[in-house]
Amino acid sequence: MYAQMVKSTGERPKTLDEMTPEERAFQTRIDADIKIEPKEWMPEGYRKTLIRQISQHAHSEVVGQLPEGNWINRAPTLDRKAILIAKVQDEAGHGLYLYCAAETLGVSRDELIQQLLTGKAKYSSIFNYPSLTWADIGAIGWLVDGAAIMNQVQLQRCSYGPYSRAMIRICKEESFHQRQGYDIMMALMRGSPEQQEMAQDALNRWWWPSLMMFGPSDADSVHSAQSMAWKIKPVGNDELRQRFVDQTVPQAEFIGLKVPDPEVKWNEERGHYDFGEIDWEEFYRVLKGEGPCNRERMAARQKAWDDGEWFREGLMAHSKKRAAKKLAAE
Ligand code: BYC
Repeated sequence: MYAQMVKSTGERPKTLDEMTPEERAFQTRIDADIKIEPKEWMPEGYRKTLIRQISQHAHSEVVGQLPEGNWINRAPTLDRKAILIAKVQDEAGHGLYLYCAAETLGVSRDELIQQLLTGKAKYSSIFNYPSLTWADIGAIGWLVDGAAIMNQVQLQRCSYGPYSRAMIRICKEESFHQRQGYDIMMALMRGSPEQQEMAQDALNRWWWPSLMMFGPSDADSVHSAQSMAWKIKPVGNDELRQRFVDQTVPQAEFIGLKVPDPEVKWNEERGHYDFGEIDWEEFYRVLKGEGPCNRERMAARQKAWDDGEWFREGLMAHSKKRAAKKLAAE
């Protein structure tokens, strides 16, 4: 089983001998790559882990609209603006599919949103960094969506049916997002020295936070061992981060950019790029709410929730009226 490959700090997954007959039957299905569907029996921990991960993923998609939304009004051409609007709308759509996938596990969207607004649920650390220049829009598409696809491609194989199916569509859209980001970086690198400098500066600021998107290293990850045993997460954090570095360093070099890590070097023996140590203190600071934009992001989500109150109330009143009319007609 995968779980034996990764040791994490959370509870050790049970061995088959330690499981109840129901749990053993469940694990046997997981090991045989049979998808688990909403109404089927599942261990409570499996359900909770999925709700946590899928809802945090949904929150990330929704909060993730904010750094790019900031540049819609300032996109340099009409084409770039149209592309960026489409991309930001896609992120909203991803959030919605994912909230729906989480709802199949018996939790309401309102509850999930309250968990975000009260700080109980996390969203990806990356969205707590500011988008300062147009080059940041290139860097977000190329690096942030690039890291997201690296993670989400393997999530298409997740053992929970609704999550894995949501990932198939999301991955197709993320590929377009990654290409448009790289295209912005290519255009800047073909431009003036100032534009090239802007692109390099964006890479310098987004590189390390992008590596942090994959989460703590396997040894410090709380959930990896159990999540991998349940195939909620088919691949571990460190392996995905390495795949991302291996894919991205040559892309940077191809357009004349330099990754801001003096330790990045091809290692012939390992068949991978070596890279330097991540500043984990910064990662945990951002998770605690002390990143550059945490407060701003949460204030924006709180405002969206408050501004939507009249609409939610109207929707509920309309649905109650319809139900009453239907009842009267019966
Ligand atoms: N940021 O035990 P671990 C997008 C938390 S958006 C914040 O390894 P796990 C896009 C983790 O939640 C796509 N928190 O956890 C949108 C846990 O805390 P809790 C974003 C992080 O779950 C707009 C604790 O640290 N992608 O593409 O096994 C524009 C211990 O970690 C982070 C997803 O959401 C982090 N970076 O593995 C552009 C992918 N890392 O929950 C683009 C879905 C870790 O116990 N999620 N934590 O309080 C996953 O694949 C997994 O949840 C993770 C973490 C790999 C992120």
